[in-house]
Amino acid sequence: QHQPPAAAPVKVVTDSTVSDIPAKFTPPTDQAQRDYDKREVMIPMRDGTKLYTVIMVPKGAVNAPIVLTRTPYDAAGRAKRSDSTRMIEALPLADEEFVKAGYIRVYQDIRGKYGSEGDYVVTRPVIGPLNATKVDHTTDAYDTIDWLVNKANLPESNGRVGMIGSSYEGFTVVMALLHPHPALKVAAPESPMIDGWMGDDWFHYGAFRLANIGWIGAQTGYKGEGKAPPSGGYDDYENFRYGSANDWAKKSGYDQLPFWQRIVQHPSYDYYWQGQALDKLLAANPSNVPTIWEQGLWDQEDMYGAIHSWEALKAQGKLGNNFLVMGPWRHSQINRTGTSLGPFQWNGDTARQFRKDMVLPLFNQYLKDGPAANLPSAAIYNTGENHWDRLNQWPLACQSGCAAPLTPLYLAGDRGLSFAMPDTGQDSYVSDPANPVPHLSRPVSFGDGRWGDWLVSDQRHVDGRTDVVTYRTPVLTQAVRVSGAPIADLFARTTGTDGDFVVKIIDVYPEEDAIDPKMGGYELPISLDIFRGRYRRSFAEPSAIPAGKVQEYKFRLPMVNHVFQPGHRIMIQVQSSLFPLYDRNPQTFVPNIFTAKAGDYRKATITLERGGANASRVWLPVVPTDQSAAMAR
Ligand code: PG9
Repeated sequence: QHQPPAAAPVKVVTDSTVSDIPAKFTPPTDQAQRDYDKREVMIPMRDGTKLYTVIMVPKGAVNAPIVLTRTPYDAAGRAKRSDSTRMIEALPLADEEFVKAGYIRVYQDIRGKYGSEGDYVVTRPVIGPLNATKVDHTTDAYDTIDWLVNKANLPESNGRVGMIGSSYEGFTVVMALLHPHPALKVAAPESPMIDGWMGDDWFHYGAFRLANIGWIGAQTGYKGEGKAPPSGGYDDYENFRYGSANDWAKKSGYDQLPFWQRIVQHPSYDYYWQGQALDKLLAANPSNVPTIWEQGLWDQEDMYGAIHSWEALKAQGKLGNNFLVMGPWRHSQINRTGTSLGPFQWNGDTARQFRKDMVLPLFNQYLKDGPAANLPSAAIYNTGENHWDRLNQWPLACQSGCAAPLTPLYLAGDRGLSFAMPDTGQDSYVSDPANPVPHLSRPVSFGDGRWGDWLVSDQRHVDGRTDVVTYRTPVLTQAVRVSGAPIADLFARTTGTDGDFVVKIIDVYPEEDAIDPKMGGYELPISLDIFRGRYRRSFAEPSAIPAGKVQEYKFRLPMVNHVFQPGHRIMIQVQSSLFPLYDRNPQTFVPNIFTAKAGDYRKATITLERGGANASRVWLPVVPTDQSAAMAR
């Protein structure tokens, strides 16, 4: 009988103890194909601490200038967008122009973070009363640059360095300017963290920003990449609504973190915050390094620093080498694409325009002997007409010393606004800490992706609330241009002994928009801020508000360069909370709001005064729409 052929013996792998992950796996990389050389070095600082530094050198570079960024956010990661053999792909998008121009690109981990040795201190203050060591970011930048321009270490360089970086990285750029190495020839601090109490990152005029609390957990809980501890459920409005910020922090383990403890110990603008305010340190010690200061007009994190540093240097007569750029950007958008923000479309990629037409020419001028960059004193995006304004003077209107004074826009009866002094009157609302005004429609999670654009979000979501008082002009028949920093100037009484004041200036779009119907009636905030009432007399020494007595609350709002178009309205909204972005004010005066008790949080009735001696108003930097005389060529 026919038999089928015997099957060939199959070798069965039965050894289940063999791991599928080999001890070493090295994907082939074709070093020879790379158009750059990547070097990872440990650069020694004066105290012996070594800092991890990635140096990307274009192949064949000779006499190439260096661009340096010092970061707490992982230098290795920053220098590795992809494993590409092309330097332009391997580096972040924002480096594109530098790579095309043949620069050597350097990223360094600051001390104590990721690959660097040493201790990490959040925005480590300058050596002195707040820093008992012999090192800070001024010395670390100096020592790094000293090493980089030594031909023995980096023979391809021409011995000239520029520094650039946004936010924390911008802070490290500014620190380098306090005692710059002679080889530091140009600098670009982008939305740098300058004053953590006045308006960058941690507080705005004393109101604490809960939105940034997760950063502390992720950044100071771990040396390398960290994750913020869980904050609770999805809706951060619920998570933070009960108790004080410190109650929440204790639940989430933040009380173990030294930086959180320092924040809780320094709720006021005391020596701790004053001593590290970089605009003041710069003014006392201005550098001669040509510097381009960048700030987003809707920067939700560091809205204060660049403009105040530039102003401080201008006051020191340093306008010749300090340039200001304010674009229509959210925080650090400058490193990404700048064609839009929220639903607003700009005239091309404004972020790339900044990198290509402003930063690169300035860096080329000072690092490569390129032609004069021809930057204006201030390049400010006109958000009402959708183009850059290149200006010789900025601001165009201010309290004193500008071409135009500020113009008061008064809160008037029937929830109106008037450029003429209105009749006397009052408007009251009840602010309840148990039901604070949300900064974004609920549910609001800090991680829901809306943080970056929230400053341009449609304010209709709070229009109907009884604790938000909304004033508006009639429909404008002529354009109104505002170019400078508005000042909120409220006269108000409260039944409480503390309280916050939020003022928003809003551009109300026409009811109908045939091209883009969803924009009909849009309420676009062009400038807004919060002020903690206990600091109305002194930022350093808070004082209780006398219940029932009219007090003045006067505070500067973020810069604008905007045109309210005919058919639009100007709107002002006033409210007493902006939550959960800012912690709740208990509305009862307590020594430290971080440790307020549940019973301290009480409802208060706030009354805004209109007209007469106590006329509440917003001082607007109104100027003629045609500013061609102030334009740089
Ligand atoms: N705004 C961030 C930050 C800067 C400085 C201190 C803490 C946070 C940042 O984007 O780096």
